[in-house]
Amino acid sequence: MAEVATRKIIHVDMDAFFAAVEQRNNPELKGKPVVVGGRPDSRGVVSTCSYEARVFGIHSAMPTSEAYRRCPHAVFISEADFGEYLRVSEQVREIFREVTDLIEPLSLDEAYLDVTENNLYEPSATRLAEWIRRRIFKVTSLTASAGVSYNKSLAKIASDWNKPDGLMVITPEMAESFLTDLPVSKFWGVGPVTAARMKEAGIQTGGDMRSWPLWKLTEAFGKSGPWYYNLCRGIDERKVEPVRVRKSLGKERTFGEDVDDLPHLTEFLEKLSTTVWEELEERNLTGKTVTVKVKYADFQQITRSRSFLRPIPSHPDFIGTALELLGETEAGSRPVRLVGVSMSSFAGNETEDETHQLSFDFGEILNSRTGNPTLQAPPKPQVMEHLRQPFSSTC
Ligand code: TTP
Ligand code: MG
Repeated sequence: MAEVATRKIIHVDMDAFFAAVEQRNNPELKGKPVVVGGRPDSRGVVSTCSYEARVFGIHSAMPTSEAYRRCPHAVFISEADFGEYLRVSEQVREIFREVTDLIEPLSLDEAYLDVTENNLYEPSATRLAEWIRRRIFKVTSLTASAGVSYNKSLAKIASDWNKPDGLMVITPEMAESFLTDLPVSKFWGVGPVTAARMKEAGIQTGGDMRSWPLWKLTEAFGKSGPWYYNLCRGIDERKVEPVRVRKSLGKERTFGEDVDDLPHLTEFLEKLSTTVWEELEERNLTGKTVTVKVKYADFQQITRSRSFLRPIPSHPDFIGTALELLGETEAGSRPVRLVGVSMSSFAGNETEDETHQLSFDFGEILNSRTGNPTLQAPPKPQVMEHLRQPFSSTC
């Protein structure tokens, strides 16, 4: 409890990361709308874009053709320079390591830092966040935004608040009123579908959510109910986890033209599965769950999964399972825009109980279907009775 109450967390997120690196490396792009990812004449999507491009309503995951429609004079970069992004990411991590070892990277350009105790013996997380932002700029000539608070959820919301090149601090004293007016879509674990369901139920803000008792939230939102109950009270006990274990490995591809020819899709999925299998072998990973993802031409996306008690032993087993799962979709009768395949539940990541199950046969244990992958399961929440007064710690 004491540990939770006194945590000091910083969430750092680089601004328009890929686009900013491109602008830095090509000074003639500075101040211009820059769109990274896809080609205007193809069906790819935008990875990210500079803030100058955002003025035109362009954003990540938008079809690049749409971005072109909105801003034809933007500079479109279809050959992303991942090697360069990785190098910058490593420089930024090095700066984080000067401050603390408790770093949890979420992607190339963002990370949580637990600075409760830190290498600089600086008691103020706010001063540390400013120090980090200045240092990042000095070393990389790029700007980062930071959020400071006493837990991960609030720090992440905060880093987004004053973007770009911004800092936001949410102290324990501020949290309650801050959360009262916050739209629920800003809460970690509330995707667009859940936000729409909540709106229907009359929950639009953290304040609305707080007026619901735990039983009612649980009745309406199942296992996520206690998570929401805590979150709108500023409670999030997740620790900064320095090592993130890879949870899945997969590949997906958007077709140049929608495909409704099943043999073609089958052949394509076989090839994709082979690529994934080779990468799994390279990384020495074995897994127990195969998932196939299909996005239809109308953008409806579904997944089909199958899990086994033991790691899938061979390449043909992996492909065979993937193809069976494809057979459980409407591929062939409905045009398909994207197909993907992944492996998860890696051996070595099991709990002890699961490890015992490995001595059983390679038997199927579970089929799972989702029609809406935006409904991500939040971490297992517990309502902590002793933490119902969350607004009393220091930042
Ligand atoms: P973000 O931090 O989400 O975006 P950003 O850094 O470009 O912009 P912001 O200032 O809002 O933080 O993602 C970091 C990088 O990850 C981004 O530069 C490109 C890549 N990315 C994708 O490739 N696809 C995506 O859908 C998203 C969201 C990001
Ligand atoms: Mg970013």
